[in-house]
Parts: sequence; C-alpha cells; structure tokens
Amino acid sequence: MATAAPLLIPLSQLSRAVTDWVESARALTQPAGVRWCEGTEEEFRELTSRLVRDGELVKLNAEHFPDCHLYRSNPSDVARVEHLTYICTASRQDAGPNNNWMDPKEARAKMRGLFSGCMRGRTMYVIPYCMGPIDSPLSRCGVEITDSAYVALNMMVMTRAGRAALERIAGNGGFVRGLHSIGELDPNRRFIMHFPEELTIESFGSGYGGNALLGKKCHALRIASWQARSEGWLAEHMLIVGLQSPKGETHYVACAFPSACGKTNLAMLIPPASLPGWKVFTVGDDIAWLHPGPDGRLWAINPEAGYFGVVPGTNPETNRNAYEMIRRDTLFTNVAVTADNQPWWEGLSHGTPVTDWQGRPYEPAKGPAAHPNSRFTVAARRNPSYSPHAEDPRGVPISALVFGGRRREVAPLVYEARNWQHGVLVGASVASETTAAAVGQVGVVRRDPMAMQPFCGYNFADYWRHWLEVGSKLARAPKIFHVNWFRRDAHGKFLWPGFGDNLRVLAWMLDRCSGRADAAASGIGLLPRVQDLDTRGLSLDEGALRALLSVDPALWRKEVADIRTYLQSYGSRLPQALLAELENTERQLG
Ligand code: SAT
Ligand code: MN
Repeated sequence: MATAAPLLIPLSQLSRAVTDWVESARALTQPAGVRWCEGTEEEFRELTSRLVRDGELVKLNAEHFPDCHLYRSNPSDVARVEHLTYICTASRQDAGPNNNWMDPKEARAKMRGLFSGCMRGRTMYVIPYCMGPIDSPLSRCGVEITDSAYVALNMMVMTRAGRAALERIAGNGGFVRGLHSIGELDPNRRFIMHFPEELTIESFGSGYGGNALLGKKCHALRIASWQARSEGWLAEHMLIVGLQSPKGETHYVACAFPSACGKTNLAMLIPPASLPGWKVFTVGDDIAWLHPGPDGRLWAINPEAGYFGVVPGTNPETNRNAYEMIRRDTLFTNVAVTADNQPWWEGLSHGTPVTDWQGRPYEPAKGPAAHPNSRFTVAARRNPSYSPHAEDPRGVPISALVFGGRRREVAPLVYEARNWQHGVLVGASVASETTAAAVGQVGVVRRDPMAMQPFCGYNFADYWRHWLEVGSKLARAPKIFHVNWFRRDAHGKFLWPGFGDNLRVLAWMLDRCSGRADAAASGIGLLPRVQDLDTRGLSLDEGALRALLSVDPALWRKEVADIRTYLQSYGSRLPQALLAELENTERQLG
C-alpha cells in the first residue's frame, strides 16, 4: 500500500517570530500576494519558467548551455553601491570612519517612507535561509523578504534556502531580518541600510548582487562581523581552499582579496602540468567564517552554497573548473549573447557577440559586449573541485591566512608576517586598485584592510583589536602571508603569470607551515629566495622573479608613512600594538 505523503506544516506557521515579522512587512509594503520559499528544485524550475514566460529571463542555447538563463539588470544597477551603504548604530563611533553612518531612527524613518506600499501589484517572496551547513553549530540563519523573483532565485542557489532553514530558525529562534525591494530602481532612491544592533538589513532600490542578495555581503559579512565580535569568531571576505601535496598531506588556506581580484579562480585553481601530484579542493570562493576550535586551531566554514562569480576572463586556460561548471544550470547576469543564443563574454576564445549586455546590437565602439562586472550564479556542488569537506559541520582547519591586493608596484609576490600581531598589521595595511565590482572609478589604489573595507560592519579599530584578541587565544594560530599577483614591470606588463602558477607560492607557504622551507628576513617580513620557490616548468622573463621578490626600502618607507597616517585616522580606538608593529617594520627597513 502506498503511504500518503506526510502533511507538511505550512511554512507560514513554523515560526511565530518569522510570521509576525512577515506580517508587519506585508502590512507596510502591501504586496498583491505572499509566497514562502520551500527551497525545492521544482519550485526553482517553476519560478524560472515563469520568468522566461514573462520576458524577465532569457533561456540560453539548450544544446550547449542546458538549463542556463540570462538576466539583464537595469543599466544603472550593475554593481555594489558603497556610497549608498550605511551602518546604523546608536553610536556613530561604533560604525567607525570606515563606514557611512546614519542615526538608526532617521534611517528607519527614511526606509519606512520608501517601503510604504512599494510592493503593490507585486509578489512578496519570503526566503528563509541558512548560512553554512544546515547541521553546523557554526552556521547562522536569516530570512529575506524581497519583491524580486530574480533575487529569490539567486538566494535559492547562494544559500541553503527554504524549509530546512526555517525549521532551524523555529528550533533555536535567532535570525537576521532582511527586507528588500527593488523599488523603482532609481539610483536617487537607493539605500542599503544595516542595523547590526537589531540584526536587521533594509535594502531599497537595487536588484543587483551584494546590494540585494542580502545573505551575502549584508548578512554574511557586515552583520556577521558584528555578531562574530561579540561571540569570539571572525567573519571574513576570504576564499577557502584545500591543497593536497604530492605526499598526500592536505592543508587548508583562507585568502582575503578585494572583489574581482581572483578569489574564485584561486579557490578552483588547476595545478600546472609541471607540478604533478597536487590536488585542489574548493571549500568557498568569497566568504569564510573562522572559529577558534577546542584544539587551538582556527576552523572555517563557507557560509554560502553557491558562487556569484565574475564572468569575463573565465576560459579553459584561466579557470577550467569554472568554465566547465557554468555550462549548465547557471544563471548569467549581464553577459552578451551570440547569434545562436549562447552566452558570450570578453576572454572567450570563440564565438561572436551579436547582442551586448544591455540587449542592444553589439557595437565595439559602445564598450565591452559583456559588462565587466557580469556574473554567473551557480550551485557550489556543481564545481568539479568541490571539497568533500565543504559540508562538514565542524568546518576545515586553517593552516595559513593570506591577504592580498591588486598593486602594480611596492608589494612583492609574497611575504610572511613575523607573527600573528604583525600579520594583523599586514592585513590592516592592505591596499588595492579598485575594480568594477563597485560603482566608482576603477584602478585607483585605496586601503582595503583585510579586503573588508566595504564589508566590515563596525569600526575597523575595534575589528583589528578583535583580530588581535582572537589570535592571542589560539594555541596553534595559522601563519599569515601577503601576496600580490598583480605586480607589473616598467612597461606595465604583469610580471607573474598568476592562475595555476599561484600554486608555486601556496606550496612555499605550506612548506613554511610545516617547517620545511627557508625564507630570508626583510624589513617587511620573510620572503622566499628565488631558489625556495618550485619553478619547474615556469617560463618567466629574465629577472622577473628577482623583481617579484624584491623589496625597495625607499618605496616601503613611503608606504610605512602612508600606513601610519591611515591607521592614525582611527584615533584613540586604534590598538597601539599595530603602531608598535609598524615602528618595528620601520626600524627593520633601516
Ligand atoms: O556584488 S557582490 O558583493 O555580490 C560581489 C562582490 O563585490 O564581491
Ligand atoms: Mn566578494
């Protein structure tokens, strides 16, 4: 006898706290209907088909890109808007000079005005989600309410969304509230507000990426960094990758680079043929939650379940894993298309774009065919190098933390911090050229401490103090390194090939962690000598490696002065230990 399917409790009745909040959001925004997200595949397929029918999504060539779709965002809405992103804490000092601040009362009133009646005639989607493996004590939950079906689809890929998340919330109560509306997509009526003291996010007027997928930067970095400080852990803008050496030892490394600086590529690195025996396993490509473990090590989970990666430049040579992964079940945003409806982007070696990212006939004079910040959204489990430990509720133990930026000069290919405290200074001093991931000028160098400048939900001075405290409690703290894949020669040419060859640098780091590799002391930290790097099969211009591993004391003295000015702008909240480390560096530079 067939057993009847168990009767499921309607989602709207699972958690009183969630239901009450959804009801208040409904009363404020007045949608035509409310739809709770179960998180099933059928639901995802049904929603996608509906959006194709409504003309919001384009179905791509089913033979070459099965189950792939294209979404074109409003041309004024193509990146994060840092100047419209606020941290609203009772005390302005708690948000710090690194954030835009608004008084919470004023911000609430402003947002109430914007949200009032804004969903009339639209569907309100309620998306309960879990950041991190559903059964991990390190995971945290949230609920996003949105009137964008595109955002709902993205959240279903990027998080563990639906019933299981809501059951977890119903079981232990806490969740981050995220209210989102695309509004009229008017850049003059666009705000991304965070209320960390109330674990609440309110976002209006944008439907793109980090502005709108509230589980990502808003929750997993800005709100989580605040939660992490009070709970004794770290929420970081880091990829997590497992590296198995030819001897069979696996180490995990977490690396912080600014947006659009190659985190996804490094997380899925393909070892060069000349370094046989290495295996690479991706745990995460953007965000790491790092918790001190009972064994004195730092343990990491990736709170996300998918990748929202930069498309241009992805090809079989730069990132074969990503290239394979995005050939099915992928949602593309703002790429171009070919005559036979295949997605196209700059950096692909074949195909011809006929329609640009705005849906216009492609004309080279009008700029690139795909938007430089065009993205793919795809489930992490589709990645051929997805780590078998990515879903481990304990996380993975971290051997090394790596900071990096995009800098044409000054920073060498790699150096190691003298100790944790120096490592925190190295992280706090990161500088990088800006990219298309955020609205604004591209290519200007700015300080981007720990690659968290746009994402730290509180005063950087308090954040660095927290980093120092976490490290002081770790009996087996990871080593800390700094890398720069983007150094150039006098003619502007990149000195380092990057991509798979970055493994040579990571391998040196791991040998340092196990005490097997040498390093030479310099004023700024420890550097490999040319002979310490495995260069088998590497072709580099004459003198390139020497240039990559050189530290110019004159340039660095100027850098130290810049760093000091920057750190001192945090005033009396700045941990003095960082200035002491900086003086130490200055002394050693001579
Ligand atoms: O737009 S996102 O914040 O999701 C991507 C990024 O800037 O890293
Ligand atoms: Mn990012």
